[in-house]
Amino acid sequence: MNHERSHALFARARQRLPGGVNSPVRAFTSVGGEPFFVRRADGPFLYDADDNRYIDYVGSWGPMIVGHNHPRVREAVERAIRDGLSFGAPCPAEVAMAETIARLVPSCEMVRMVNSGTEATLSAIRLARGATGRNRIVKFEGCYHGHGDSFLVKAGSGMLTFGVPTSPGVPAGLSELTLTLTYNDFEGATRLFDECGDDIASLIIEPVVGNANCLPPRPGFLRHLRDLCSKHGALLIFDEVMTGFRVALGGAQARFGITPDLTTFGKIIGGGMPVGAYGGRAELMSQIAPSGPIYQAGTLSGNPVAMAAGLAMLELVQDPGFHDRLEVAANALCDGLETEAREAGVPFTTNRVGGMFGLFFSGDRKVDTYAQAVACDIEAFNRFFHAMLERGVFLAPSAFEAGFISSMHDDDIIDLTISAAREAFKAAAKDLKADR
Ligand code: HOZ
Repeated sequence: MNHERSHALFARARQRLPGGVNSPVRAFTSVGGEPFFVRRADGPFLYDADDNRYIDYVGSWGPMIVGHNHPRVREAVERAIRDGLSFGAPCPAEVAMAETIARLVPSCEMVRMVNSGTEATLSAIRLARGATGRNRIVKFEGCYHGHGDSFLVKAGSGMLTFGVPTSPGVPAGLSELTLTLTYNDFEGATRLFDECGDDIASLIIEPVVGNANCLPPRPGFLRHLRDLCSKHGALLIFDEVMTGFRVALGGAQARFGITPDLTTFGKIIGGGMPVGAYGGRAELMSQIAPSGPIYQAGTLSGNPVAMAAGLAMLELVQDPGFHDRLEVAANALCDGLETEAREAGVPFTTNRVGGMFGLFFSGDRKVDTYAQAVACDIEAFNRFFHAMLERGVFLAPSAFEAGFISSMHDDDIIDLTISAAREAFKAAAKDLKADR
């Protein structure tokens, strides 16, 4: 593949953008090499500046669940922009958006729109602290809730990819208020709540971890957390920025049958535009300004163009059988990859939850803890990533990010991916032998 134009763009980008990018993981730092620059995207494909085509399993890190450039989403945006780009005053589409979210996710009786998942999580935590009068929060090692100060403690995504436990610039006084637990560790959670549960404002969790690869909850784990929070008067926040409208129409809370107190959203609800939201019981949400004293605001929040894109996408995911078809495709992909790896003699396993999946270079039968995820062969993943990229398949450029599938990943696309993997695993097997 020729990457001349991307290479030149990256050289220019590095002069003016830290690391040449506007978000760390996309820089390819952990997998090595240089990122390609995307010129356009359509259906399951990305096309780079050098006209190379890639089957895309990043999907803009989750939002593109109906594929790129879907005509219904694009037309909704085109219609919206004829009437203006931003009003700084209420618009009808934001009412429709709040009503749609409340209908599809019944725990969200009221919703506040914001502009990113990061904004959603940091606002939800402020609400939890304000509503409970407590300061401590609990998160899980490897979970990532955006780059708000309180969350950059043992975080996943780029923090895990680059091996930084916390970030300079986060005041110690603030990070000390963030307690961390091990995902899927029942006893650890019980112990912590026994010790200081009555001081905890909130426990926040990605119900399916998507920022330490993809880790599903063990049966009963989310219920256990729900019970601990209820017992101690702490608010349970599900960060459904990735899982919302993806692992089921009603998100992870519908899939696993657990009702959180607050939920954060992003990605899919913006249809590809920058959007986030948080929601919960009316009694909690009405404590936010202007109906209550807990302050949070945003000039572009509820933006009419973003609302139009998100509403069009939410319309599409309500198609009967949409999520079942997504799950069938994710299973076909992951089963196919496991078969090819086995035949090549490469230790490899996958996780899949609805339209999310994880790839692990591990001999373990199943990986569902942070410790298991970080113990995987990261170098083998990096080699596989590049072998797939050379064959026109784009996986997340980090062993610690989930993969995302869209409704445009049909049988032919999955078959093409598996054929590419057949060769990539053979190459990986040769490397493994050479390493021994
Ligand atoms: N937070 C995203 C990954 N989970 C961002 C990745 C990026 O674009 O760097």
